[in-house]
Amino acid sequence: MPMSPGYVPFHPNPSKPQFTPPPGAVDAHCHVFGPESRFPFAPERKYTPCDAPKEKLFALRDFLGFDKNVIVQASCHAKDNRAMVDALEAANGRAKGVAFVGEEVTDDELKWMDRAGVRGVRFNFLKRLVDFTPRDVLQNIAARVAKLGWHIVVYFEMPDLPELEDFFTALPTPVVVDHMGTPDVKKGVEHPENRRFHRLMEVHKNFWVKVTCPERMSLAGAPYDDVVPFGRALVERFPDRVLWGTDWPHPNVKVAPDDGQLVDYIPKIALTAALQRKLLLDNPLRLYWS
Ligand code: 0GY
Repeated sequence: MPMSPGYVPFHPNPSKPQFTPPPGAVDAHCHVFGPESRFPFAPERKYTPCDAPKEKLFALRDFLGFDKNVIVQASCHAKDNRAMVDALEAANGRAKGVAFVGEEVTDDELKWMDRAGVRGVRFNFLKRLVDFTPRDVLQNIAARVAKLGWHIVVYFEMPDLPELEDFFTALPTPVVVDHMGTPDVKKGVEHPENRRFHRLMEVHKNFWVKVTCPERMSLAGAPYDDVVPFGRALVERFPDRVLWGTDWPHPNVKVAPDDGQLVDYIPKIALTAALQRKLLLDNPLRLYWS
């Protein structure tokens, strides 16, 4: 299957970062795609990417100085979690997963994923990526995965937060917000939309946030300095509930980011060794490996 028109493959040879992550560091948001010959993309997908198999992910992990991955099921594979689970099983305990499931998922399938290292499900609210799922269906899934001790990752666009907030705060699990809640960088950190998100994090201690994807939000482009104040504010206000990840292989970006440059963004948002350790080690280990 050819890639979607305009689809940009991942960077072919990222630079070696200057920043050295602490030993044991976790890339807590990345994906695997295919290989399509073994794990075909889902018929209901909204885009067709290039193959981005586990071997390439693990080689990038080692090259960037990381030890572990959290592999998030990508929407191009929809509810067929086999490629993600296959990667977890090949990782020798060095990867955990986040699945995408429907209400038809069986208890045996959930147990299979749990054994492989899945620790959460993702609720994706982006219309360009997935079809709508009714709230009661999501609530039923949440109740079932809560029993396994899993959490829920939510991916939404910040202008939709007011409408989603009551649903999110009623979830019976930890809730992990993707990509800083996708703030609009040109509005600034103090914009009411972003302040509302900070307030949500402040009030609800079961909320976590990924300080990921500056490349998706930046107006200036690499090295993403215009996004730094957003990431830094979250790391400093919520040091024990932030996670970082590459987002490799970067689905649906306009320009393939250099993953080495993304790693060099970390010390700009986490200024001290203590904050870096929480972001890259203590927090993801607590959420995914304990
Ligand atoms: C991301 C972002 C995107 C895609 C997906 O599941 C996905 O297809 O997550 C996106 O296009 O914004 O988190 O990697």
